Amino acid sequence: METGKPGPVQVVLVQKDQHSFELEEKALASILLQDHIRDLDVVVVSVAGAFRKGKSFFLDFMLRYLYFQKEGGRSNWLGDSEEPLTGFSWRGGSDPETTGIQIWSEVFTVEKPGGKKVAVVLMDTQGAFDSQSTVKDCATIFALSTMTSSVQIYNLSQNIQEDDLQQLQLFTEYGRLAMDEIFQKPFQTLMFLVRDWSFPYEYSYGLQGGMSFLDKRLQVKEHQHEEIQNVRNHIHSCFSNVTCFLLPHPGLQVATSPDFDGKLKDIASEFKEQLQTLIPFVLNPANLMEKEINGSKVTCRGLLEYFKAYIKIYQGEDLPHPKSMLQATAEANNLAAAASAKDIYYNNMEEVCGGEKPYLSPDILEEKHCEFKQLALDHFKKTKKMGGKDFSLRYQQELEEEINELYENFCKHNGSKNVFSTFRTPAVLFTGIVALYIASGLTGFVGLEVVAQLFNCMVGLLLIALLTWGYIRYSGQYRELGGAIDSGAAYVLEQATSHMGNSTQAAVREAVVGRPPADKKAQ
Ligand SMILES: Nc1nc2c(ncn2[C@@H]2O[C@H](COP(=O)(O)OP(=O)(O)OP(=O)(O)O)[C@@H](O)[C@H]2O)c(=O)[nH]1
Ligand SMILES: [Mg+2]
Repeated sequence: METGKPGPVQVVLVQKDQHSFELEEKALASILLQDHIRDLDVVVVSVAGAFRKGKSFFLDFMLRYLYFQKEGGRSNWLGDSEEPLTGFSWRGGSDPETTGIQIWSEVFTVEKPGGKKVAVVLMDTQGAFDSQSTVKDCATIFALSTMTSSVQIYNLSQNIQEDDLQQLQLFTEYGRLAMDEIFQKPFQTLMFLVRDWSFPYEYSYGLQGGMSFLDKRLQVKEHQHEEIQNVRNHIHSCFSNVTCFLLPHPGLQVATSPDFDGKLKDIASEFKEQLQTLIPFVLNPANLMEKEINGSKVTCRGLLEYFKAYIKIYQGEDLPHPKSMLQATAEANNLAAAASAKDIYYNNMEEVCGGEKPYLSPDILEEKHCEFKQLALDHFKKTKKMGGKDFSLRYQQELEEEINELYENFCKHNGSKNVFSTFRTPAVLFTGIVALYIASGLTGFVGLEVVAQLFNCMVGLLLIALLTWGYIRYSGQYRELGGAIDSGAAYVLEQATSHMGNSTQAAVREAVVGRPPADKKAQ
């Protein structure tokens, strides 16, 4: 990524032996917090399902389509028939390839029909049911990708089986619980993608056949176990949009040849034909739903907070209780709202007094601080959040504290731009040198040689201090000594000004009120 070439980035790391999960927060942040996309609403397209079933392979075609769109190409997006397929790492063989969760380092910007720009993130996941992972591991990956994506493509082989639906069942419980609180469907699009569909004579390839096949599969029948009936009932109530696509077999070269490297010429034309319908359908701007949680759209920055919150609940020993997922969602909700409110404050203050902006009077700075703080707090308050008012109050207080800290830094930064403060130390030292020099001249003139010598010594010392200060400022070394000289000068200045202030005040008082009372008495 750092070299500038886009590629897959591991965002959730799995320690297969220890069955533990870790979020690669830095890597994820470097993708999601890029300036041009961080504030855009995000669409996350994820592919999940059993291992070795062509998930990464399929995602690479999506990448081809997105790059083709980005470059404004006109010919066929599927590409050259001799071009090997690259992108997310895929390969033949029986051992699993993808581990954890990976996302493509390049976030695509796509314009929706109304002209709104959204950020599209592609997500690849570890295949489920390999020999090294426990059920909990697989469920975790599936849950994490479902909870962070807006389009979940459930990649299945040949058919929709009962155990495939049982996998989904783990999440329908969360869905129901979440709905109890928020009255909304927790997840968005779910697409059953059935690979190697072998019965086109019953249900034709593509979306239409897929939809009628799905209707049949999701029918609730009396003899089914109650649990399975629940899954069926809940799929529709958990996902706002459920579709199914039947994809034909890609040909024996793809499935069995060890030398196959993804060249189009080796792929069955039926498969390519259906890809030409499927991928533009999934990535059609009108179908790309922005990730929503609790009815609010999530930005790229917000997505980072959700990842952080969700990974925490899966780091324990057991499968998390749905209640804790809800809690984590509420937490992430609030954190995301606070982060964007803080950004509002920061950006506005930067405009006024950041970086190269000239010095601003402290009064105006404070005024601006109050104005932008209010703006940020209003933004935080009006963002929809889960967990209730009391819950979000905690985050609001944290936000206020963080804003105050930022303000202190802005004040310091602004103060350092004040020319007078920059030259305060040399000015004090220089004034001291001149005053002592004159004093030594005068005392020498009246014959007080010893005192004159003493003044001369002090002139010498101040001169050394001035030169040392200059060297420290120039070289940036011995900064502590520099700081000591600065605070010495500041102290002298403070004493002098307070003394002068007192005597000026006394003089003013005398002029206005007359002589002090003691004098009056004497009169
Ligand atoms: N039968 C069949 N094989 C496919 C299909 N698409 C890709 N393949 C082959 O399946 C093998 C695995 O492809 P991958 O994309 O690495 O599969 P995956 O699901 O990402 O695998 P893991 O990352 O291990 O979970 C490759 O040899 C592909 O050529 C398909 O639709 N049907
Ligand atoms: Mg893979």
